[in-house]
Amino acid sequence: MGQADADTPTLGVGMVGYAFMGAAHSQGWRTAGHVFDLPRRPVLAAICGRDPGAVRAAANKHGWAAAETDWRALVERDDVDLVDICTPGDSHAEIALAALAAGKHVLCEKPLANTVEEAMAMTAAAEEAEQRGQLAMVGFNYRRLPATALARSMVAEGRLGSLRHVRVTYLQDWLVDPQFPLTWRLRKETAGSGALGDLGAHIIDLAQYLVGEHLAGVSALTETFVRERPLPGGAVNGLTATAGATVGAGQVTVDDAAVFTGRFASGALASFEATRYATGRKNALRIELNGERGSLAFDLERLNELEFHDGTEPGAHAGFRRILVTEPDHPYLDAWWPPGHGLGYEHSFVHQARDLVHAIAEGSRPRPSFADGLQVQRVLAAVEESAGRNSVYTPIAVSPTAVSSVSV
Ligand code: SOE
Repeated sequence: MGQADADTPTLGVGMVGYAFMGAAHSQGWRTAGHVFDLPRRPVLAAICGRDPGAVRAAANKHGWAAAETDWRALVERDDVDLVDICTPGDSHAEIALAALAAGKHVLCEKPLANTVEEAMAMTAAAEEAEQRGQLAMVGFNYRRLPATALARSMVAEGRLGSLRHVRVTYLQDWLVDPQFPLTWRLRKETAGSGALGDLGAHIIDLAQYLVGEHLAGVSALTETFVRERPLPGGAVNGLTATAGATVGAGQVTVDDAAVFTGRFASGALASFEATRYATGRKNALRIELNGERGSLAFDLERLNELEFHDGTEPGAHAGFRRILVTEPDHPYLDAWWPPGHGLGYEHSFVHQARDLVHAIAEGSRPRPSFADGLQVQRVLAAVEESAGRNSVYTPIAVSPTAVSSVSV
C-alpha cells in the first residue's frame, strides 16, 4: 500500500475538462499515490472548464486545488507539470501542442485526435518534446485492467502460438431512443466520428496491443440509423440526458455503428463491431483471440476474469477455464486486495496514472504513446475510407516510429 512521504517529489497535474472522463481521471490521480509506491506524488493542482460555477463545483467535488476557465492559463501555470486532456476530440490537438510547447508532460484522452493530420502533428511534437524529457500518453485505459495485461503477457509468451483470429465487439445502447438529444458526440466537427472513434478506437487499440502487431488493412461498413435528433434542451452528462424544452432539431453527422474486418501483418484475421444501438448492452467490450495452441476471451462486464483454453491439453481434459485475475502476482494486484476481492472499471484509470508517473520518473516513453494513438487514427481513417467505398479493402500505412511502439 503506497503513501508517498513528504520528501517524494511532486507531479503537479492540470486537467482540462470535467465531465465523465474528467471524473474518471480525477479518481485515478487522487488514488494512485495512496495505493502504489510512486516515485512522484501526484498533486491535483488545477482543473479547467468554460463555465466558472460548474468548474468550481467540479474542483470541489473531485479534489482539485484551483479552478481555471481558460485552458491556456492552466497550461502556463508553474504548479502544473502534466496536462491531462479530457475534452472532446476537436480540442485535443490544440491543447496538447500548447502543453508540449510549454514544457509539460501530456495525457490525452482517446481517440488521440479527430483526424490523421492532427494526430501526426501531435506525434511529431511529442517526439520532439521527448528529447527535452517531456512524455506523452494517450488514454486507452482498457490496456490497464489486470486481465487484459495478463492476456497480453500470455500472448507475448506464446501460450496461444500463432494467432489466427481476433474477434472483438464494443456494444452500448444509449442512442436507441431517437429522442436522445444531439450532443457533441453526435457531431463530426466536435467528435470526429461516432461509435467508430469513441468505441472503435478502444477495440482497435486493444486488439493491436494484445496481438502485438498493427492492422495492415480493413474492409468496413458504417451506418447512421437516426439522422435527426432534438437539440439539447436539458442537462447532458456523458451518456445520459435529462428531458428539456425542445429547442428544435439538428442533423447527426457521425456514424451510429461500424462493422469491419481486418488483417494483421502476420495474416491473422480480425472482426470488429462498435455500436451505440445494441439494445440492452450497456458497456459490453468483448474480445477473443484464437491461436494454434489455445484461445483467450475477455468480457469487460466480467473484468476480473479471463477465459483461457489450452489447446495443448489432452482432448479429454481440454476446455475453456476461468482465470480469476486477482492474485498478487497478476498485473497491478500486489497493491490491492487479497485474492478474490476484485477490481472495477475505475481502477484502469488508477493504473493509467500509476504507469504514467513511473514512465515520467524513469524518462521512458509511456505506452500507448502518441505514435500508438496515431496508428489507431490511421485505422479509423481507413475504416471510414473503406465504408465510403462500399467496404472495399483499404490498406493502412504504418508510421516509422509506430513500428516499434506496439509492445507491452
Ligand atoms: C462513451 O461511449 C464512453 O464514455 C467512452 O467515451 C469511453 O471511452 C468508454 O470507456 C466508456 O464509454
